[in-house]
Amino acid sequence: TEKEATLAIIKPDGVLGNHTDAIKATILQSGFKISREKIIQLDKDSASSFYAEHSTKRFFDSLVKYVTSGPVLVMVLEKENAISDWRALIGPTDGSKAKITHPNSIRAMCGTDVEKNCIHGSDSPQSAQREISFFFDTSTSQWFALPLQSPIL
Ligand code: DAT
Ligand code: MG
Repeated sequence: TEKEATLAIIKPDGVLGNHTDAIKATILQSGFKISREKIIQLDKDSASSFYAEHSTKRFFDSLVKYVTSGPVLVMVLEKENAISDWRALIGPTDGSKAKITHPNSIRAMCGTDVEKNCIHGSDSPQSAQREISFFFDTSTSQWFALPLQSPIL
């Protein structure tokens, strides 16, 4: 089986709530390698572009406000079956429901509700490819083997 790469984002409530260390420990304990990472502040245009698939939803403006409300930690995670395994580890979208139905998930640990759910994961190979190249230079074929782009926290 081939290694896969997926995109993870610790959203502003996760970063500002000091959940970064616990989330990264869970990521590593679950067998993922963190191959790229950076902390950035999204602006309205970049957040709108990242979440373009949701642009017609009622919650879109609120979502953009939330993800631009503070710094985010963006990471590329690698392992076999990374995309679906990462989705399973973060748990369901609604952080308040995750606490009941998926108590060991990351959204149960640090999510608040259906909007403020503290973490992102790509939902398919297509979105993983789009989202990784949205944040990182993937122009070299061996991009996944490059060292960390920047030291973090
Ligand atoms: P996920 O992040 O689990 O892939 P999604 O792609 O359906 O969920 O939505 C993207 C983000 O938008 C989600 O993480 C939080 C926000 N969101 C989704 N549904 C929402 C809703 N009903 N009300 C408010 N925010 C919502
Ligand atoms: Mg999604």
